[in-house]
Amino acid sequence: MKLANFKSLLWGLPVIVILSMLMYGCPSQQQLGANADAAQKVYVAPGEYDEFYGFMSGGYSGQLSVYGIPSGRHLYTIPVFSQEATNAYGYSEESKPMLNTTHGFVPWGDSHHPELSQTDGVPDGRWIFINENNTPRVARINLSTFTTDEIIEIPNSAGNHASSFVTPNTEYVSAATRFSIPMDDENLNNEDVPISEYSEHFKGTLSFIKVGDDGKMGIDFQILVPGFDYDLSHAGKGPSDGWSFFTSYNSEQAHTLLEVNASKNDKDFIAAVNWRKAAEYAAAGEGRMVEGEHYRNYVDHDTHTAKSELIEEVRVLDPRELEGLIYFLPTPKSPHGVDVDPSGQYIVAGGKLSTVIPVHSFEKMIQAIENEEFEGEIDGIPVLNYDAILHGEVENPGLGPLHTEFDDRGNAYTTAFISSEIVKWDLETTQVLDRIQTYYSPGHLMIPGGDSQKPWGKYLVALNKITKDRYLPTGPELFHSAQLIDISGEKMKLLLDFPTEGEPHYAQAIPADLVRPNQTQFYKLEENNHPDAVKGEDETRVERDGNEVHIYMSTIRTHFAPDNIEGVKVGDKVYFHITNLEQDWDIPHGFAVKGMNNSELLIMPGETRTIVWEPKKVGVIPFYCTDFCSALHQEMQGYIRVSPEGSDVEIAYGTGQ
Ligand SMILES: [Cu+2]
Repeated sequence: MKLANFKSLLWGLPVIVILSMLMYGCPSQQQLGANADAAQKVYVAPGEYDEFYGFMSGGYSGQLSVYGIPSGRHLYTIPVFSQEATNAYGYSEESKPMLNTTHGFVPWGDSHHPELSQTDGVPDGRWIFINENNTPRVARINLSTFTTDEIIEIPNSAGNHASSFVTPNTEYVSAATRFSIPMDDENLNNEDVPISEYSEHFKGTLSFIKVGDDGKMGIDFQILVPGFDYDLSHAGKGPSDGWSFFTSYNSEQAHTLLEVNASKNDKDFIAAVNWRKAAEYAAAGEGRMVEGEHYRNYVDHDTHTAKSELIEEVRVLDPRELEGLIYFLPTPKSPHGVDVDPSGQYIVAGGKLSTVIPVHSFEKMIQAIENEEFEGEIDGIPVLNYDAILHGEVENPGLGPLHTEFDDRGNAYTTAFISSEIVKWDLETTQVLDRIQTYYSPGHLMIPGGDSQKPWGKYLVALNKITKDRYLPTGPELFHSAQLIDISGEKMKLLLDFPTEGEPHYAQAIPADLVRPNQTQFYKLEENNHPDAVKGEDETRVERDGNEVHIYMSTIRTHFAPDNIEGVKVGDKVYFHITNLEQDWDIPHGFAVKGMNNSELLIMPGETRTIVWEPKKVGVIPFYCTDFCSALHQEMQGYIRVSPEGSDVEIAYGTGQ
């Protein structure tokens, strides 16, 4: 082709685009949007309830957001890993211990993957777990109160991405180090070594957190693995129950510019862990205990107060010493998501640089292990033969396949990040059946129950990373977006867009009927064993103890007792211990002091919360209720007098004089 012709072709391209736009118009509402009956399908009339609770991770907000599905209405945000001024989570004395770590108090976290507890492979509505990706932790949230009940830190780990995924009877929550780090041979302590010595010193760990019947979490064991990056996980089910699968990338063991250097190998690995066998090894005292300080923070329900315990050791299993723990399944190419279908037969990987979606067969995997069809071994872990374990490859799955969920009719749905679409395909034949555009760049997707043994396969939610041109703009930062898609028919249909908080990574949903009847409406005052509680106004008082002043205060519609307090001095440390005496649903009271270097308090009925104030200025300072509690809410206020340091004003208090 002559250069001139080539140039004219180049110039011609935009002309063709413009011409076709003139002919066909800009993308119509029809193309960008939903079908005509979509509004009816997502409309939840005033006073009616959504069919599902949807739980979406808040990503860098550190929290977990709750949405109604199909309406897309934001119902609530549960504080988990970040301080939340709305209700003093991480600010009040009772909740601060929840954010304790071996690095001290960490006020922020990066929440990623929520996962509902399961019984017999079906979400049961007891708890939802969520991981923290930055300072490795896993939280358990109680779905009767929608509050965080427990957070456990994970030692010998750096970053915690491949969690929190539960086994079919919530025996374990699995986790894995996202970043491998140098570990000494003796105690796996992080070492001061040159980063260039990555391949000699760096290792990873996979962690299994045992969950008791009461929800109590404890790290049962960790498995030492090669120094790759461990990305996502899912538990086996049905025939594959007893196994968990973890994706890894960077089998190249690169330590710089991973976008190039970790993209060289044609295949990385899924680590298939026989957790039942590992649990037997652990119970028999195999492996070894190593140093591994980590905090377990939990709410003592008797006192409504969080407590921290430091655990000093952890059991580590080494695949070089213990046979049959773990196998590597070669998987193209830089796999991200790994998802096990409801039958438990198929293990689907999303190779983000792969042109196909590999589907491994669990049955073939077991056969290959029995027949020792190994391609090699890495650090004591046999590498299985790819062809021996493959059920099939999905051709033309879209560009950048990441995550797959399933309906209850044998179909799989995979997000394609680069080509911005969801691709529906048949699990048995691996044939593509349908595809739908998303707007834009979906990461995870979620079908209620879609990673369990019982998908409620009616809706699919695409969790999109980019929202350009979908909503009224909000400056440089555009919120992330969910798209609700009807998957009840043969063709997928877009129903609704709704913006989400932070960056929702993964999500879960459960029929509302499995959660709503169990809601706690208020805390019983007679069961409140908080040491600083008052059970009635006659118990309210103010006491000085050196430079500490303890104010035992009550709230009830619509006054504080006491509401006039004197004798506090600059330099004092003032503890407001406030008990909400209400015994009725949805009557919280709030509490805020002018200039307090802390948050407000929000106190649920029957609860006691404490907040600390260090007054720095002389004067009479107002405080008030922040939660509109009755017609006379505005009158719910008081004063605290602050005298100079060394003044002889005595402690005095009262209400109603
Ligand atoms: Cu009030």
